[in-house]
Amino acid sequence: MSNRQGCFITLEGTEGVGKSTNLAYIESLLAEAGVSFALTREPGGTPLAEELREMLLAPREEAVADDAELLMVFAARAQHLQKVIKPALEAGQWVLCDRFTDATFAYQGGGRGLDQSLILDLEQRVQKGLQPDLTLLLDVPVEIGLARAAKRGALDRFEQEQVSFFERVRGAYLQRAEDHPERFAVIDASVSLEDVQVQIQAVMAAFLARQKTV
Ligand code: Z5A
Repeated sequence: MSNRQGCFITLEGTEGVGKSTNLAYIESLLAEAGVSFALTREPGGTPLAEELREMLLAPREEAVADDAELLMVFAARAQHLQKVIKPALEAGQWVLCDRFTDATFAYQGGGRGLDQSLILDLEQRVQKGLQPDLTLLLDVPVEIGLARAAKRGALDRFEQEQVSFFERVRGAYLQRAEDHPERFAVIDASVSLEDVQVQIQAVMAAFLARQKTV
């Protein structure tokens, strides 16, 4: 377990939920509150982990074995944790991370159908008990998300998956939220951006208020 002082916030969701758009909004809320934070993402966040991200996302002829995908995700995460996340938290900085291990439970567990116990083992090995303090899950029905994402152009290796894959990913995310209510906030991201941000603002305000009383 790391000796941390900062808070760890993660943002999750399936395709087209508006993660990038709302990440910028969360950044602005943290800045307004005077919080010093590091913004980062997974897979990625360090030069090596960003290389692994490129390898993971690039469409390729060779089918990627599910276990290889899982191990690459955790290889990137191990590097990211050691070089960026843990040092920042231990220095008292907050960390705002675009996706983290809930994405592995959703994409590799739900989407690919990998055994949860394998993911749990790797999580324990790599994170040693470290978990986000707050996870905002942006949730939209898959067809709405895919329609939004389709406007973005070239599709990466994950975005080329079938609708049924994303249904499983969404189901796994919602299950994670149900299993970990102490840190998850599920945001209805199917409504207008303005209404999504009203929900995010309420969650962040309550979280920031809680930190002041701890
Ligand atoms: N992955 C994995 O498999 N296992 C893991 O452990 C991890 C990751 C950590 C890369 O992630 C891939 O890595 C990911 C899973 C896998 N799969 N894919 N692809 P990523 O986070 O980099 O990729 P992404 O999902 O494409 O994220 P994104 O770029 O943040 O996309 P987004 O959520 O779709 O956000 P957006 O670009 O802000 O929004 C999409 C469009 O919708 C855009 O035109 C917005 O203007 C519009 N939008 C946003 N909100 C609204 C509302 N409320 N109404 C209408 N339109 C809206």
